[in-house]
Amino acid sequence: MRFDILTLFPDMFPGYMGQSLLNKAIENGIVEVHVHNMRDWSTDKHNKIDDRPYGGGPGMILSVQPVIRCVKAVQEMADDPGQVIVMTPQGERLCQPTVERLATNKRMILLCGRYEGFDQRVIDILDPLELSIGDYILNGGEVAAMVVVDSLVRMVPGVLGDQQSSWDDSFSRGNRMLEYPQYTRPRDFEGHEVPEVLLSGNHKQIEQWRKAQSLAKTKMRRQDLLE
Ligand code: 6GU
Repeated sequence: MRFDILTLFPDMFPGYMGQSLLNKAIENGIVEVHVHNMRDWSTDKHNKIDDRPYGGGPGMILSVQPVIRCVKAVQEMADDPGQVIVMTPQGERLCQPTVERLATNKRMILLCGRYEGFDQRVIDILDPLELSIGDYILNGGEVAAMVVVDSLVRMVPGVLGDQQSSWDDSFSRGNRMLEYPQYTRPRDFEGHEVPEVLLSGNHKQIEQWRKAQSLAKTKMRRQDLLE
């Protein structure tokens, strides 16, 4: 799986990419992440990539010309032009079924907006998938793009130690329940004890207890998942 991330803040990514699971997947050649600075594709002598909105209003708009130039150049860097994704709070909200659908792509090109967003013609020309990660406003699409990469790489075979676990998680197709509480040693921490049933060795009882805990937590916190 290959990601190309188009941003005005490329330095936000190496820290995240250098850690744990993703770092290992990159080192093993299972995942590739290439970060590109859209400013490098400006034809303006001051490397300008934004301008004031027609019709007035606050903020600056990312210009169509450098953004399209950048996307076309990046698409040329591999055979598969890839699924183009624009990160925007106006997009479809990311959920686990969408993660699982996107995980079938071999290549994705993620555009991160800043300022007041992209010139509408960027969207009209590229016909991208527009994605949001939730109903709140971030300062830009960079953190949201990391969320997309993070959720997708877990679906790539060989990235997780135990492949099964990515599909067993809450919100996967087969599971619309929150997870039950887990414990490890010690049995007693300053009077806070591990539930007796988990120490019983009775696997049937443990399974029943876990199911009941999942259901109770889901009912209390996320009734919407049960409907
Ligand atoms: Cl993708 N971008 C921004 N700027 N804010 C967001 C978002 C994206 N998703 C949720 N909030």
